[in-house]
Amino acid sequence: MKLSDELCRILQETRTVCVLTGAGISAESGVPTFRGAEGLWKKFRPEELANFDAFIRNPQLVWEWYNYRRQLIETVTPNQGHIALARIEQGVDDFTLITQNVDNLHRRAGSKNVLELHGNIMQSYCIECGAKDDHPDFSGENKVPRCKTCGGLVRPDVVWFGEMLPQHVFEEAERAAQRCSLFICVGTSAIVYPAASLPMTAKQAGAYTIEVNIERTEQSRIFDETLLGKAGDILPSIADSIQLIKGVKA
Ligand code: BJW
Ligand code: ZN
Repeated sequence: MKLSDELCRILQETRTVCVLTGAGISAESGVPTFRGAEGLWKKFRPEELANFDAFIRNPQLVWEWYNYRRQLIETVTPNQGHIALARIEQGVDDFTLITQNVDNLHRRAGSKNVLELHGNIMQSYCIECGAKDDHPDFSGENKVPRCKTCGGLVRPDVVWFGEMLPQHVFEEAERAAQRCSLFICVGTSAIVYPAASLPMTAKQAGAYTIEVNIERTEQSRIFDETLLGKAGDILPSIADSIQLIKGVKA
């Protein structure tokens, strides 16, 4: 993909890069996104399953959704988009990867400085005593795992609607967005807050902001450039440019 002259110039100068990713970056690995017909699991909208009330009403259904996704994620591998972001990290002095994804594919691709805003699907904890339980036992009543310490319900360690994001993680994400000179927003519909506020945070602090998505989003107008296409096609071009300029060996 041919990058604009302006973006090439920015890539030559930039030392500080911040990236925000969403479900779209994992789509090419075979992980479904949340929204759009393809993204729906058994016709449920994410808002109907990803909230605490839904979990209390029907923990079996919500765990069924998470177990379907956990099993899928274990069978997939990082794609060219994930790998390109890990290469960009090697080519700049200060790099922060903020992800809304819970699938761990960035770390598996080699990214180091990763901030998980919405948790991690492979971890879980008891809603009563808070004990961590990363190997929940689904053999009990209704296939819903119970805490080995207190018998409370065990839930996935992810952030649902109406819940606060881990405060220190979001604060670090905001600081990264404020200090970067290039902000790249990849594969997110950018409608879920507070993650969706980060592009504006970066822009107001003076960063050059680009969006990589297969289609325009509600936030496209705030970016300096929207690069339309698959993350796995576009991000390698950006990584190549940075590595060429900085002389990093591929
Ligand atoms: C490609 C591609 C390819 C495809 N290449 N691109 C009214 C106004 C403003 C805010 C609110 C409001 N009412 C409520 C709120 C707050 C709420 C919110 O934002 N709601 C909006 C929906 C309106 N937010 C919250 O509740 C958050 N907490 C909070 O605000 O705390 C304060 C508070 C506390 C108490 C009371 C009130 C406030 C928490 C949000 C948690 C979101 N959790 C989820 C589930 C995580 C766990 C799990 O994975 O199961 O996070 S929901 C789901 O959405 C998940 C995602 O991380 C998140 C974002 O989705 P994402 O990643 O953008 O995916 P998609 O599917 O939407 O988009 C994919 C994109 O990829 C598309 O654009 C494609 O085109 C593109 N694409 N292939 C490039 N190959
Ligand atoms: Zn417990």
